[in-house]
Amino acid sequence: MREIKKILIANRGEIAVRIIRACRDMGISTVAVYSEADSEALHVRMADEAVCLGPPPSSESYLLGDKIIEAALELGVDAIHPGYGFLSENAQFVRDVKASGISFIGPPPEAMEGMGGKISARKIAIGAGVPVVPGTTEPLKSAEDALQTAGEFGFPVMLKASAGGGGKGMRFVADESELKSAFENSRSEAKASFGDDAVYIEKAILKPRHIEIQVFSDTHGNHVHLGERECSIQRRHQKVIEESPSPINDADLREKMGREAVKVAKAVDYVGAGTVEFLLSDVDKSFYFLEMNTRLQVEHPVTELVTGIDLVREQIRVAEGNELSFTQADVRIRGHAIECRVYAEDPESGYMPSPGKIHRLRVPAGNGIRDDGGVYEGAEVSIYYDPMISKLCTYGSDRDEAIERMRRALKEYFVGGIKTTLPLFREIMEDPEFCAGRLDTAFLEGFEERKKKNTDRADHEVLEEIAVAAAALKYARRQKGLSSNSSVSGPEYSKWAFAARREGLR
Ligand code: MV4
Repeated sequence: MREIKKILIANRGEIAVRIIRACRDMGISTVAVYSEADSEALHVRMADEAVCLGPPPSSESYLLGDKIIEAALELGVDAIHPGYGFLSENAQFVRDVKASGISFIGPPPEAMEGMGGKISARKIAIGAGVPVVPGTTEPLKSAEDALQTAGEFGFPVMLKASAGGGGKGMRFVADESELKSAFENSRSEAKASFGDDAVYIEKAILKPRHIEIQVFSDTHGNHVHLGERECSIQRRHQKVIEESPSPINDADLREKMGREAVKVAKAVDYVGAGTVEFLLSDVDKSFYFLEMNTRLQVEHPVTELVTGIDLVREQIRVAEGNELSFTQADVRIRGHAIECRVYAEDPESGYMPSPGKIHRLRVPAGNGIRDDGGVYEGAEVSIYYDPMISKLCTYGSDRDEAIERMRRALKEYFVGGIKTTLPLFREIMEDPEFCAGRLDTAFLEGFEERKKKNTDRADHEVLEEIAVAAAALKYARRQKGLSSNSSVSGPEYSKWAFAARREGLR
């Protein structure tokens, strides 16, 4: 047991702010770190102390583990919270932090390493008796090996890089003819991206839902789950909207998935907050372990809203050596929460980043609304980092109420000076498929298509109006014996338009 009085947050943006707030709640003092691009950032302003790490690129600032540990030692911090991204899943960093006598707020390095590679994670899950997607547990040796293995499982298959993330090295292979080149491509992409060319095969699950279970463990061997998050709405493997509970999960499926997730956590002697990802088949509700994320996730607030548990506070308590403040029986899922990730990107031009100064900012508030932001009016969105500016969450007694509140919040939200993804969310909240909870990993493509169809129909209607107007004008001129460039007055035009329509003229 070791009381934590001072925490260094090895991160930036909204998650640094989120962690500073939890520290404030707990009476813990805070140290921010920042790059030269972030000297005016919100997290720096909010922390009790702040240390500059170096130039803007992450590799020269937020990824400098040694420099961060040095600052932590100098300022006498008890623990380091890594947030998500950057050093949060770097086992060597965890070892270095611990070796310096500082606590790391996160899992042991062995758990990180076990779950770090997809092949290793699959082996652990299989060993724990958890269902995994049918496939191999060794890297493919050659294209011939791939062909033979794919034949055993049956097409379509997925090729995946063991070191992969963000869909890198992943290939969908519909049939035999595509396999050889897909294998070569996957392998060279994996090598180039991760310096590791290990690629394996899984049977492809068609239009799966992406559902993840929040787990929590302490150093006393207690492991619990906090229900699921539905994360099927993604764009190029970046989550866009998340919610809890999933619109299709019932208490029975939640218990089943939760039990499997807890088995995975136990198998790696997990400590702290973690997430076990599953693919769920819509066809028969079968589900398969995909991977485990050994960090606090971006979308953790939706779980906080439906469970009433402060996950960051709990992380800190666990790092102090306390037992979990709740048991599995205490966990109740109540109501419904939705999160929209608001990005400084332009949905109108292929989601290009839209950095710059935020000239005006009005953040929504009121009943059932929570906005976790990392910016303020007058702040700059930098080109150097992830351009997420806030996570807008709403809570309601059921999904419909959470959607209604999200519509209200999105109407209130105003960001001036840069482009954001707010207009996209305003449209999705009106989409009949979204509102019906019919979600899968192909949702956004379907949404774009529905939108295009609607636009096409609108265009068609506009063209028809123009055709009728032109015909009316021609008819009017002919009837009145006027020249082809003479104009017709408004009221008179209506009359002729009516007549032209009646006579079926175009
Ligand atoms: C799959 C799959 C279908 N079958 N694996 C994408 C990211 C990576 N974490 C796992 N991914 C997938 N793995 C099998 N065997 C479909 C996807 C997938 C996906 C998964 C979750 C959310 C969005 C997705 C979009 C496309 C593909």
